[in-house]
Amino acid sequence: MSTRNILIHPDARLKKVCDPVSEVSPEMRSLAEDMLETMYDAPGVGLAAPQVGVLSRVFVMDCSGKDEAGDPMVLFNPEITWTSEEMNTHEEGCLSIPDIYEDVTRPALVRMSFLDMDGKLREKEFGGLWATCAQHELDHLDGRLFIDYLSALKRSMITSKMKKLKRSRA
Ligand code: K1U
Ligand code: ZN
Repeated sequence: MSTRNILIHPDARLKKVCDPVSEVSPEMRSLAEDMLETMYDAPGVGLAAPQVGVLSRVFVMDCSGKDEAGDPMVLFNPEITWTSEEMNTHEEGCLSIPDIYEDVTRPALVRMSFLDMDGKLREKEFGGLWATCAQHELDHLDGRLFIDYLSALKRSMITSKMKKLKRSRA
């Protein structure tokens, strides 16, 4: 297992629609393990493959609380099968947009189908931070960032900040 470099917005790879995973192969499992290590190291509660430059439909997350046992999840080819009518507003962050946190409103509960690490088809319902994070990560696989839900003015101010950050890191 190793950590991978996290891309910072703006980057063309973060705007692409990712390709379905044709098989949960050893290479795909190794990618998922690296993504979990990268997420815990950052630290964050989620990470999608395009954030490490891989344009495949897989994300990882672990939204377990500080006092709970870890609960790492890997979702290949995730799809939303149901969303609640009830909405929830949660402050979101993104490892590709460091140190920026903004409120985003999304369905409070979601059900997703996905392939697990054994390539087995599963369906699971998420609520609370898990639901927010799962939708945020699925957006990454469709080339959408949480700042796309903000006003054009806010988005452009954040993008300018990120360009400056990237110049200072180069
Ligand atoms: O996709 C990402 O960039 C990861 C992102 C996930 C996320 C967080 C909050 C709401 C929606 C989606 C993050 O993990 S940002 C960092 C973060 O939330 C965090 C950092 C340290 C401890 C706990 C959380
Ligand atoms: Zn993100």
